[in-house]
Amino acid sequence: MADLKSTFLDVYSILKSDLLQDPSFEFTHESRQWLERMLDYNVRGGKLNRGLSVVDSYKLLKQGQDLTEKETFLSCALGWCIEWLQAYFLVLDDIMDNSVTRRGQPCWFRKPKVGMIAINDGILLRNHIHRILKKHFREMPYYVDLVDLFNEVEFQTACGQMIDLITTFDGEKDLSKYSLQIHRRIVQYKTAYYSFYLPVACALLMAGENLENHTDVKTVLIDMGIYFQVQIGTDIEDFKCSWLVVKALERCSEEQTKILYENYGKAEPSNVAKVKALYKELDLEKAFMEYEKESYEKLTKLIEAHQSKAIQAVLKSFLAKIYKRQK
Ligand code: DMA
Ligand code: MG
Ligand code: MG
Ligand code: MG
Repeated sequence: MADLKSTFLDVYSILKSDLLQDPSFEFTHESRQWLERMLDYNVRGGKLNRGLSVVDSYKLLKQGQDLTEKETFLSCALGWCIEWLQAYFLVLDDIMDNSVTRRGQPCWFRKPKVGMIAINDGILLRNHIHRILKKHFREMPYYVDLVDLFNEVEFQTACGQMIDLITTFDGEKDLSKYSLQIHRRIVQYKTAYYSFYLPVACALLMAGENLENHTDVKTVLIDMGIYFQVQIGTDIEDFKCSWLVVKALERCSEEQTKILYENYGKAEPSNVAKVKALYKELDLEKAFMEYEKESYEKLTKLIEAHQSKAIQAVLKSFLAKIYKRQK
C-alpha cells in the first residue's frame, strides 16, 4: 500500500511537469511558479482515497494479474484526474461557503496574494483534467467515453452544488423544507457520483467495459455514497440539510422543534450546544448506528447478487473502506 502511494505520487510529478510545460502556453518563470504552488497546495494535499481507488479497482478487475507499467501509469493518471476534479470543486466551494480552513490549512483563497485569483485557479484545474486525458488517453479506444464520463460527472456534481447552495441559503433560513429526500438528493449529486461511481467507472473503461452494461454497478455505488455520507463538521452552524437534522425533525416534539428552529444555523457556541444536546436527547447516535447497519446489510446483499466475482470484489472493497471510516 505504501508502495502504491509512492508510485501514485511519482505519477503526479510527471503529470504536473507536463502541465508546467504545456506547449499551448508560453510560460514565464512566474506563471510556472504560481501553477506549481497552486497544484501542490490543492491537488497533492488531499487524502487521495478517490484517486487510489481507481488503481485498486482496476487491479481487482484484472483478478490478480500483475499490471504492466503502462497500465499502472494510466490507472494512476485517471486517479489523479479525479483528484484534480475534486480540487477544482473544493477551491470554488470554499469561496462560496466562505470557509476558513480545508485539511487543517487555510483555504486556498485565504492565502496571501491569492484571494479571488482562486476562481481562475479553479477554472485552470478543470481544464487540466482534459489536458491530461488528451495527452495520455487520446489513442485509447475508450477516449471518447472517458471524456464523456468526466463531463457527465462534473455536470452532476455542479447540479448537486446548486441544490445544496439554494437549499441552504434561499434568502432565509427555513428548516421546514428539509427532509430526508432532499438530503439524499443533495448528497447523491454533490458527492456520490464523483467519489463513488467515477473511480470504478474509470477502472471499468480501462478494462474495456461498456458502461452502459453496468448501470447496476452505478446504482450500488451511488447508494453507497448516499448511505455513508453523514456530515457532521460545521453542518449545524452552516444550516446544512444533514442526515442528523432531518432525523431530528422527524423525532422532535413540538417543544423540541421550537428549540431546533431557534438554534440551528447559528454560529454562537451556545446555540450549537443546544442543538447537540437535542441530538443527544433524541438518541440520534443510536439511530445512525442502526441506519448504518441496515444499509450495510442491504448493500452486501445487492453486491452478492452480482454475476461477476471481479466486480463483486471491487464493490466489496469500497464498502469495507467506507464502513471502517465511519467507525
Ligand atoms: C463540497 O461540499 C462539495 C464538493 C462538490 C467537493 P461541502 O461544502 O459540503 O463540503 P466541505 O464541508 O468539505 O466544504
Ligand atoms: Mg464547503
Ligand atoms: Mg459547499
Ligand atoms: Mg461539509
